[in-house]
Amino acid sequence: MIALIFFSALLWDKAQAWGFKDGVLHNSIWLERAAGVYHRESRSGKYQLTYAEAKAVCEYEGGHLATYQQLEAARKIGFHVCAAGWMAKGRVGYPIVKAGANCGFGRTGIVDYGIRLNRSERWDAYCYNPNGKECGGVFTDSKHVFKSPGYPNEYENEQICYWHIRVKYGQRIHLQFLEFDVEDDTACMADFLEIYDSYDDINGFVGRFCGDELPDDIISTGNVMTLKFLSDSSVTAGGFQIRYVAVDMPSKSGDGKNTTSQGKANFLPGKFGIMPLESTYSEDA
Ligand SMILES: *[C@@H]1O[C@H](CO)[C@@H](O)[C@H](O)[C@H]1NC(C)=O
Ligand SMILES: *[C@@H]1O[C@H](CO)[C@@H](O)[C@H](O)[C@H]1NC(C)=O
Ligand SMILES: [Ca+2]
Repeated sequence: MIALIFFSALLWDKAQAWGFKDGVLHNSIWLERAAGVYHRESRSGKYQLTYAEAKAVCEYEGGHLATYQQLEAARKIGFHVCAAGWMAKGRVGYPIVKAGANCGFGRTGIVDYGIRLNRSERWDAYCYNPNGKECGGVFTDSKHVFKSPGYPNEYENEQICYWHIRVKYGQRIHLQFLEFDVEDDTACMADFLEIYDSYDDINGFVGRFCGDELPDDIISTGNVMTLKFLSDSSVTAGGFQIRYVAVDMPSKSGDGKNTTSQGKANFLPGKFGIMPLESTYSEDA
């Protein structure tokens, strides 16, 4: 599929706040907000967006496709995503901060597939929205209640929030929804909360939620979870309150990385969810 692959000439070797600690890859997903860049895939999954669709997705959310320079600026503060997406001017690539064997060909930089001649190819999207209202956070406490921005007031339009939860190594995260009210539509196209059983919004998709039905509890398989909330440019709702509590693994066998079986039974597919694929991710572009 890929004819030409260019690498950014610059290797950036200082990746603060990044790396493996306690056996868990710590990325800086929350930092991506600072640069206004975020990763977006189609609601129907990975690598489903043509160039025109990718452009429309970003514009629908009040932004536009990120330029190469904007993606690189985000990468420099820790934005690392292992999925190729459209950028402005029909370019495709993805930002790699931490060199890894199965992502980015062991290099760091923007993995650049160049300007695509065929705009019908399907990839993800990298959007840039400098006016996106940043929110979210990183929680490492053993329990916490977090809320949609502005709660108990309604959340605002064009909100992009990432919550990254990391509890002690060997523990799991038990999420409980206390309040939930997100603009409802038939396919959670407008506003939604997505939950990932992993340290990013690529792996371990658990479910996407909207509407005012209280989702069931969710228990992670490892000690990290990521929640992503997006609202579009019109119609808001009451928002949500979610409590999490760190719980000890039922058995000592789990090493925090082995998501093979334990905990899956607790997963709720979500309103439009699919069962998570295993979190292994390989270069399949
Ligand atoms: C463009 O890409 C699409 C999707 O990969 C493919 O179906 C189509 O045949 C390609 N068109 C050309 C002219 O290569
Ligand atoms: C993960 O779990 C599976 C099934 O329980 C087991 O076969 C495998 O050896 C485990 N892997 C690690 C790295 O612990
Ligand atoms: Ca909305």
